[in-house]
Amino acid sequence: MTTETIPQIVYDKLIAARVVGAFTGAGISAESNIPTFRGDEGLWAKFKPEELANFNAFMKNPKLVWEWYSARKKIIHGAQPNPGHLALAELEEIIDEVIVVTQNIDNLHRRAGSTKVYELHGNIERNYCIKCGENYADEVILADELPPKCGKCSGLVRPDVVWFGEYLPQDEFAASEEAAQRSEVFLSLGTSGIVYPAASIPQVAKYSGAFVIEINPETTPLTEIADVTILGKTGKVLPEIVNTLRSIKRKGKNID
Ligand code: BJW
Ligand code: ZN
Repeated sequence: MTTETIPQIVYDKLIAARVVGAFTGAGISAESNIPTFRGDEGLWAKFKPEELANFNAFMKNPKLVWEWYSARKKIIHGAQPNPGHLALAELEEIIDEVIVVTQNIDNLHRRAGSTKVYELHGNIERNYCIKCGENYADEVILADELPPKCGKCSGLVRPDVVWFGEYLPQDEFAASEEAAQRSEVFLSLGTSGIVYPAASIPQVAKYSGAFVIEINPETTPLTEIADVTILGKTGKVLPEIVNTLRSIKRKGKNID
């Protein structure tokens, strides 16, 4: 079912669920003014992903790739969690267990208060030397000229994110699969659902029996497996869901 309003079944399923999983993409951070990757206003409108987000591109032109990451670090550093992130964190007050599986590298779920977050594509706040593995904080590496070099071995320092052709962190991926298998309701929020293997996570949830709810202003390949697709922005739809769930719970308690 594809709809612009929130159908009753969404509330019925959520109120009955003990374990809820949420798979998030760049769209949930769009209302924090962090550009998405694809679409007319996406980051990739100016840069093709294969030009920047892969190791060969980095080795060929580390300065260009670092200028891109440095600009994004600044945007993300200045950004705040939006009502979508906050509502997802508040869901933990209503449901026994909420697990967030994110493709985002912006740390906004944790900053919003979500306590169980698996990051499939790394975290832009971390950096490491490709030669000796030494970790570096942004303040240290962004102080000098780009690209930053390791103080120990002079190797190139890179952001701790997952580029095309690279493996996802295996522990986080395994934990995400396990969470998807255990979820009774699974939310797919603000993702185009085209980058694999991350996009297989909502599918794992679906084939393990979860009721899948997608929230996105546009349909995606994941719409096919979703039980309900709500066409809307997460910053508007998620707070509405959480507020209504709260009042349903309150009414339930009054009756008892
Ligand atoms: C809103 C909204 C609002 C807007 N509210 N919604 C199987 C088949 C085909 C290809 C492959 C495959 N398996 C692997 C591949 C290759 C590749 C891949 O998937 N390619 C496809 C693109 C075809 N995958 C990989 O290479 C992965 N690694 C891998 O497979 O390793 C195994 C291997 C090893 C060695 C050799 C070969 C294989 C790694 C993928 C890494 C992706 N990395 C990036 C960059 C991270 C770092 C950085 O940020 O710089 O991750 S790419 C980029 O895409 C980023 C995102 O996490 C990811 C997903 O994008 P997302 O989040 O969905 O954003 P958008 O912009 O696409 O969509 C935004 C959505 O929001 C839209 O739908 C809007 O409508 C919506 N929206 N406003 C709600 N207010
Ligand atoms: Zn080093």
